[in-house]
Amino acid sequence: MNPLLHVSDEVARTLAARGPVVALETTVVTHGLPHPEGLRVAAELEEEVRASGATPATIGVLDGRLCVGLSQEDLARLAQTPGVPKLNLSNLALHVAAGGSGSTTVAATLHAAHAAGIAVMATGGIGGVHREVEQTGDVSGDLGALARYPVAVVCAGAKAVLDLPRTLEMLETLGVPVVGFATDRFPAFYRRDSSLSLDGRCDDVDALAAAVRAHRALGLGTGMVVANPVPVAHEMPREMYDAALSGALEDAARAGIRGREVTPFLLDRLRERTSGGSTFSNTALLRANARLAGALAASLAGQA
Ligand code: PSU
Ligand code: MN
Repeated sequence: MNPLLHVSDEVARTLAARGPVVALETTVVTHGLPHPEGLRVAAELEEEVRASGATPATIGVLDGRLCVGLSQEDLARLAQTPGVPKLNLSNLALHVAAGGSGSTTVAATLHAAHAAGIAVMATGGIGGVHREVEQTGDVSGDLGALARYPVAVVCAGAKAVLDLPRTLEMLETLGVPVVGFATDRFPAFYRRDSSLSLDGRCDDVDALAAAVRAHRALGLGTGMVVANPVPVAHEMPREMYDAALSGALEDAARAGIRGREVTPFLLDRLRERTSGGSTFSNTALLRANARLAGALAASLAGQA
């Protein structure tokens, strides 16, 4: 096994017994939610995975080690490190080589999960094609990683701040299936329905597991997006969503934000413009995704 990869005893034991494991990312903990909210939510996500009968493997980089299965103390250290970097596939090796610490995006989490032998991960929303991509060229490394690693990612769609039609087009181009869980429409993160249609729909966990198994058995080699809409009771009201989103995008344009800073900046502006309403929806959808991912992993392991 990769000597730079450190798999916790609990995760290693579960994997050796072919038991269900769900990978969880840490950028949402350090950059996606305000401190200490992120830390609390990270613990809740692990609980949701366990409630579904699977073992959580929270992934991040600590002191130059790519860790699969961080303890609460490790996570607290990561969350409390000021200016902790957000690591994707393009800056992961540099920080590991320097003995640094950082949180992993969906892309870097997919890499570590696959290297450890984990087939399911949960997150809030994947990265994708940014609006104004013609000017900035900004396409999240999450899409390239989804094309590379055969891991099913349970999410509430792509982040709301993105160009959702282009993101879906790009996923199709890359050969990454997008399956709606009990929906025919691509969710819009804080909202249940972006009005964009999906090709695939599964109405229960066993049907979802069958789709994942078929995708793997065909040897397609790509990942898979499982789109799970935010629970109805936690959906953001439409007027609040529309106003906050356009306001946040204007803020980013005015401040000239670029690159890796774009996503955290926009999420921060959304939080302010919705008086915390975005965090309410974000936490609920993260929990729902962790729970569904746990159930999917359990079904795949034949234990559901
Ligand atoms: N979704 C959220 N909050 C986040 C992210 C996603 O609700 O913080 C993070 C994820 O880790 C995702 C990353 O992989 O943002 C994508 O960043 P970028 O667009 O820079 O690739
Ligand atoms: Mn980007």
